[in-house]
Amino acid sequence: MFSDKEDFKQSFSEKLETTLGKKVDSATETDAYRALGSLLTDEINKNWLKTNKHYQESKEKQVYYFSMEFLIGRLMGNNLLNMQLLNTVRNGLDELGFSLTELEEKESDAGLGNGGLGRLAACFLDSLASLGYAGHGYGIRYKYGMFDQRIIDGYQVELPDRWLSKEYVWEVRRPEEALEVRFGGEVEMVEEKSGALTCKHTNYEQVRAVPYDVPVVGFDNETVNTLRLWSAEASEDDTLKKASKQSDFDNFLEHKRSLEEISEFLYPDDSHEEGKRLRLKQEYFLVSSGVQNALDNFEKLNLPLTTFPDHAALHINDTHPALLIPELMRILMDERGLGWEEAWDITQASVSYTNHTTLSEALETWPVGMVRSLLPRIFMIIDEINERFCQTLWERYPGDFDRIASLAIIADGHVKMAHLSIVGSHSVNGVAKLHTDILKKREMKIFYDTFPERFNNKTNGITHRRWLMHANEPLSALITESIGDQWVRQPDRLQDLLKYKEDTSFLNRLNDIKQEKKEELTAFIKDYSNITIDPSSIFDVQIKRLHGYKRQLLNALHIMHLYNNLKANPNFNMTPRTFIFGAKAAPSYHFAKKVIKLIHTIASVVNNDPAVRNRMKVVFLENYSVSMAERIIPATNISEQISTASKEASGTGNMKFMMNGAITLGTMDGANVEIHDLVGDDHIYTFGLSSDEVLEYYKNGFYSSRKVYDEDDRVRHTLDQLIHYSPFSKGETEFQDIYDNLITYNDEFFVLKDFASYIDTQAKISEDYLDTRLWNEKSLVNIARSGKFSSDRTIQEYASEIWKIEPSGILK
Ligand code: 26V
Repeated sequence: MFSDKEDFKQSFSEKLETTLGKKVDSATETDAYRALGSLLTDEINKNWLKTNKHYQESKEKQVYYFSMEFLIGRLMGNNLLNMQLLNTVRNGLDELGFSLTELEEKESDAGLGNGGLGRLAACFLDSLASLGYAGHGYGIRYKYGMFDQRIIDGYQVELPDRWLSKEYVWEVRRPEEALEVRFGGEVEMVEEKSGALTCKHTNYEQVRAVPYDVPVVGFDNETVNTLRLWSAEASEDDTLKKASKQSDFDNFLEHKRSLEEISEFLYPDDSHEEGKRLRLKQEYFLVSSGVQNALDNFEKLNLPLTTFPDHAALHINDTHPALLIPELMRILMDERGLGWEEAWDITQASVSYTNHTTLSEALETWPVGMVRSLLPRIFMIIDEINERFCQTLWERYPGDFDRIASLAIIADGHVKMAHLSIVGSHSVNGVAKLHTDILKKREMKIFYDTFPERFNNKTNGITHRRWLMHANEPLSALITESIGDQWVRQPDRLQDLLKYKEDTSFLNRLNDIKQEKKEELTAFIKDYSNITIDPSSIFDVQIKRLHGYKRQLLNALHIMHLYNNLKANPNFNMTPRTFIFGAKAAPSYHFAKKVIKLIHTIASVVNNDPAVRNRMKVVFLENYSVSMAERIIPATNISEQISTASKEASGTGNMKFMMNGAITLGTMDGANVEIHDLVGDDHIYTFGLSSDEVLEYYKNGFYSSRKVYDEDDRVRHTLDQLIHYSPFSKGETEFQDIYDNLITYNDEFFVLKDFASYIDTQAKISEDYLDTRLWNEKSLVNIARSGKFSSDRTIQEYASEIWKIEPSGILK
């Protein structure tokens, strides 16, 4: 590692020359970015080798975190931070005429995920390495990640995300470790002379899984774990060698294309995508490569197979990798010769599962016919798991047909992946207290009654290294200056900040930092969207996927309401506000796309009306991403977490905002409940129906949105503007669907029901914000209480309660 700045400058200049053939003064920013990447990977590789060797020799248990999504974002800044090189490199680059911030911008955002679930996986990898746990990720190297969002005339248009068109400096292709994955064909059970049954699989199609490894660098230690991303390629079979005519060649190309399609794109949906064959192929491709690889690693230890669960934990991030269960069974039985019971014990003891949603449309099921034709052997095993499971249920609940039918893994012609995941694993967890309670008491009640010991809660977390130390350096510096740097390793110590609650000079500095960040964001928005906003206004932010249950519509209707008030009464008392949105809608989600159009329409009315000029502005930031979140969150005053209670399993944005001193405006949903418990009523704004009330309404059907509309003038007036002539509708029918959703279809997400209490709470915020001292105090309490939401805490809980591992990486 470079000993100091001069040493760095020397190595950097040499790198530019030896790898890119450039002198510092003729190098572009992209050259400099590539040289820096290469310089860092040289260093990282040393510890990577050391870590792998250590894991191999110590035979310590390895955790493999299987996830269809890893929403990594950029790695340059994060790796520099974890390697403790930020200042050396920043200063060295400055002296050579480069800005680190500009170089960071040259890296493409690895957007291999949809939202919360994928970003959580990335935070977990950072915590695993930073705490020195042997934990690795298995995922897919999608050629195209989350689509690029363009807004044209207020409408979302999707473009492919060509993130690999720039060289990705962090990955290493390892073709020598490629594996084969089989699809389709026929399966036959053949009786051997010995009487044993063996499985014969013929006529299958074979695809090559090539690993690309990305190092996961721990914070201030020597642990470098691995994120292994699999890419699908055509196998080198003899089809091409035997080709004698043009059509053979064409067929081969067609065949190759169809195989490579498997890792071509990320499904850009976070809930309601229909069961698609290609998605099923992706899921099996991931688990088959991963399980083979994990078993290969284990077999290098030369230990009996029955000890596999002592050396490997296989975690499935939602049900997407649930085929891991039958795949492990298949390999253990068909390729390693174990009997069913032995294989089953090993499988159950090594697999654990996290549930991330109770939305019924997001619970995966696959048509039996599709699974059978695409994965014939896997289907046979699932069928057998189901048979045996139903048999034990029958012994336990004789005659209770209803119960058995609702627990079965295969029912109504579909394989239910959540059921398979629960039955095939030893641990099932939810992602926040409320969510786990809802799973136990409602959504998965019958499973909980059957296997109560399997269910547990692991409240989500976020890495404070990326989301506080890197995203908000001035705030981190103030914290360290005030309470020392122990919070960096023990984020709970952020509580020590509470002693500054009454300290005027501390509170003022906190205020200055927020202001500095708001000014930076103001400049960014001017540059990016050409909108001028007022950095002294309240920055009120909602950034997350666009979904009915997240209720961006409630936020939008409130803005219409405020605008109406200002127009009707120019003296209307309101603290100036800037409403900031960032959100992608699934390409096929019609309603969500209409809400995007509505927000743009509101923005154009509000931002172009001189009558409200200094009072409010609305900004929709196109193509929201991890890097954009890193700019927005430190500058936020109000964090909008306004989902219909019971619907947001946890939320993790809420935690990032809190850690950066924003105040939550939220329903009692997901982890908001735990934020409320930690900060108390005075430091959070809660409103709306409780989850019990919502669930009760769903059960009894007594909610009538029409009644709210009839009885509340504010609701009626605002909604009428969607369909009658108004500055927003301009007499068009554009927003008829939104109106119908709320009135004709009875407002599934209780937007109107919560409207009044949302408006009142927002008014209270307007007032409270004027008391700067009180506001800064709220901000301080949020930062001080946010330590619980470091993903280090979450990972320690997974490690000790689910995976049963201790730190075993190389700690300094
Ligand atoms: C479902 C599907 C369906 C098929 C197409 C692709 C796809 C991708 C993802 C999903 C499930 C999404 C579930 C999810 O993201 N849940 C979120 O998980 C966060 C981390 O635990 C949590 O904070 C959020 O509240 C929860 O909505």
